[in-house]
Amino acid sequence: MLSGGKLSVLLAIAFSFLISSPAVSSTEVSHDGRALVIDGQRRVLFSGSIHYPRSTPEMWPDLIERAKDGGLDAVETYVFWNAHEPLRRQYNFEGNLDLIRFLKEIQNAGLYAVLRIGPYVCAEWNYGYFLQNEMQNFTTLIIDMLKQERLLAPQGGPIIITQIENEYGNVQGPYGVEGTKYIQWCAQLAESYHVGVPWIMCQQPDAPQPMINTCNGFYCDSFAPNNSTSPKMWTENWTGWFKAWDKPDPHRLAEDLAYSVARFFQSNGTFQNYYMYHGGTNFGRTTGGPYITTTYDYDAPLDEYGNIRQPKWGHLKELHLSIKKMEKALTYGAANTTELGNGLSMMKFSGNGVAAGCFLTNKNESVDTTVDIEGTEYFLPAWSISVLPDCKQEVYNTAKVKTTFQAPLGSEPVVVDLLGMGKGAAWVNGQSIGRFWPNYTASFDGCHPCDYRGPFQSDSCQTGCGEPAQRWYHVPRSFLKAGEPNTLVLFEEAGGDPNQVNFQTVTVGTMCGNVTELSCQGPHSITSIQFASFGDPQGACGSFEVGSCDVDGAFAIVEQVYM
Ligand SMILES: *[C@@H]1O[C@H](CO)[C@@H](O)[C@H](O)[C@H]1NC(C)=O
Ligand SMILES: *[C@@H]1O[C@H](CO)[C@@H](O)[C@H](O)[C@H]1NC(C)=O
Ligand SMILES: *[C@@H]1O[C@H](CO)[C@@H](O)[C@H](O)[C@H]1NC(C)=O
Ligand SMILES: *[C@@H]1O[C@H](CO)[C@@H](O)[C@H](O)[C@H]1NC(C)=O
Ligand SMILES: *[C@@H]1O[C@H](CO)[C@@H](O)[C@H](O)[C@H]1NC(C)=O
Ligand SMILES: *[C@@H]1O[C@H](CO)[C@@H](O)[C@H](O)[C@H]1NC(C)=O
Ligand SMILES: *[C@@H]1O[C@H](CO)[C@@H](O)[C@H](O)[C@H]1NC(C)=O
Ligand SMILES: *[C@@H]1O[C@H](CO)[C@@H](O)[C@H](O)[C@H]1NC(C)=O
Ligand SMILES: CC(=O)N[C@H]1CO[C@H](CO)[C@@H](O)[C@@H]1O
Repeated sequence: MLSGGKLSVLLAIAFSFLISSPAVSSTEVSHDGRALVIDGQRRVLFSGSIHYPRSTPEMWPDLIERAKDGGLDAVETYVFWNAHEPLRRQYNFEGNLDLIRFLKEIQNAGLYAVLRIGPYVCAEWNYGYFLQNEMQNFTTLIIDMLKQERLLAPQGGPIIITQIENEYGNVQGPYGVEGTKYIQWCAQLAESYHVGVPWIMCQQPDAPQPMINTCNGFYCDSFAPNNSTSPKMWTENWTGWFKAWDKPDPHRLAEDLAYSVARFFQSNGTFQNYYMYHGGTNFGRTTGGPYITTTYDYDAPLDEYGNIRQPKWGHLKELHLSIKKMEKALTYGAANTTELGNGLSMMKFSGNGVAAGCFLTNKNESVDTTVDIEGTEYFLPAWSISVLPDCKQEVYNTAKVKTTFQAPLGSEPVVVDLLGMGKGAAWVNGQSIGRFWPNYTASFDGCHPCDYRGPFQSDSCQTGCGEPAQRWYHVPRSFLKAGEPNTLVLFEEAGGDPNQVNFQTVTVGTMCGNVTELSCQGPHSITSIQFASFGDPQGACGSFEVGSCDVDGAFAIVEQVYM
């Protein structure tokens, strides 16, 4: 224990030195079969996707800071080729396409960057296509820019991982031997750049060495890389799901997301990336198929506007802290599973001179259990994992959600309510805020009470059946001018009525008040009634108690009216 403590202090010093003097320090990144190795140490790393074109440069520092506060080590993004090269050899790296500025913001926050150059992206983005010779030209341009700005880890920059191609394995089959040749060509191209950090290929089971093949999915615990010298890495853990014009609003519950992450680390995983950590907005005509809305909120830990989404953000933060406590055990210890029957198991990482760390897993989808380990009883809800960094005390369980609502930081985000409009596109002061289609309502079926237990599907947890798929549209603060008139231009294709259009600010949280005063603003609705009483309830907001002249059924009446 003591030596472990000393080690982490030393690492912290080395790390802050790195941030404060990026020009003189360089970070060595390699890997072995267990983990990424950074400056000689195997690491457990949490990363999250934030796509720079889906927010604004003014929003980036806050988004990245909230990702860091949420316990992430790295921010991941794709490089959006068709946005950067809209016409052959005519490039755009301005505004929210300023990739270099985005990477420098990540560096300023003291985080690592994972850059999926592709340049093919899927990402529900309009036009991600490519031609092989053009791909080489663009990829070379990007690598040259990174090197010139000294953004690669060996140069003192934040980038610790680079990706070539993207999910090509999903479409490779029909191309037969040509597909295999293409992937080999991609690997050779990547290697020829000598970037000095590991290359990954996701969803590419035949990735040629030294490319590391990685997993994308809702769960990746049963994934194994195709070579024993590659660590087990998860590049896309889907935190929610994208929204479509004709579908209800999909959600992924925090308990199940945390369970999938814990399950990945308890089965030898050491690098994990949330797709998305912040989804954002598809400005302009960037929203792609299948039938994707302008909002790319994704039910991510940071919502479309950059607010912290609770309880997801806080629940994951606690998970990251608890797993980090056993980083040494997970990367240097040997794994030993003990099956306890009925879907219960204990995974212990120990030996090699590191303090032991444990996970207790209940894979059973419906039965909660209490298990006795060496005289201590642990309560394990169905479909949950407990983290025991010292193999004795449970510091976290994926199904036990605490972390209270926090008021959003900073000034409130702005949305425009386009109910009444049909279908078209909108601009604020000349800046596109995307396409709109509030007249399109989601299907009426598919909404039912959500249950985190059991394998998650993209339609497991949906809201908003029968309602407009998207009514509120994000207007970043930086698009607005303070103290002067702002112009909204609406291009309407289906004869909508602009009379009801209005701008609102967005806040999230719990509110208390007399029944006649309660109403929600913006894209928020009352989702639950926690307390209601008639007469003179005692206490304060958040801790009210029934007073002396309450009537039976007050709660039920209020619930009936509002829910
Ligand atoms: C891309 O192709 C152009 C010719 O069309 C060439 O001038 C340029 O050097 C190439 N760029 C890179 C980075 O290979
Ligand atoms: C990994 O992929 C390479 C390249 O296709 C292949 O030669 C190798 O056999 C694969 N390894 C495993 C363990 O599947
Ligand atoms: C695994 O990777 C090592 C190192 O790159 C290589 O020497 C070996 O041939 C690979 N094994 C397989 C089965 O692909
Ligand atoms: C984890 O690694 C150990 C070897 O340390 C191996 O026995 C075990 O099967 C692995 N578990 C999974 C789920 O890959
Ligand atoms: C694994 O754990 C079991 C149960 O605690 C123990 O009996 C066994 O000796 C352990 N195996 C190893 C290789 O440490
Ligand atoms: C869950 O527990 C129940 C009751 O003990 C058992 O019947 C069922 O098979 C278990 N399911 C799994 C997936 O282990
Ligand atoms: C909305 O859709 C309905 C049904 O398709 C149609 O009758 C109506 O005209 C549309 N309204 C607008 C504003 O587009
Ligand atoms: C409800 O109204 C009463 C009477 O105006 C006031 O004293 C009380 O503070 C209000 N309660 C809340 C929670 O706003
Ligand atoms: C690559 C991968 O793991 N995909 C999985 C994503 O999650 C869905 C739903 O659980 C699975 O069906 C996929 O196999």
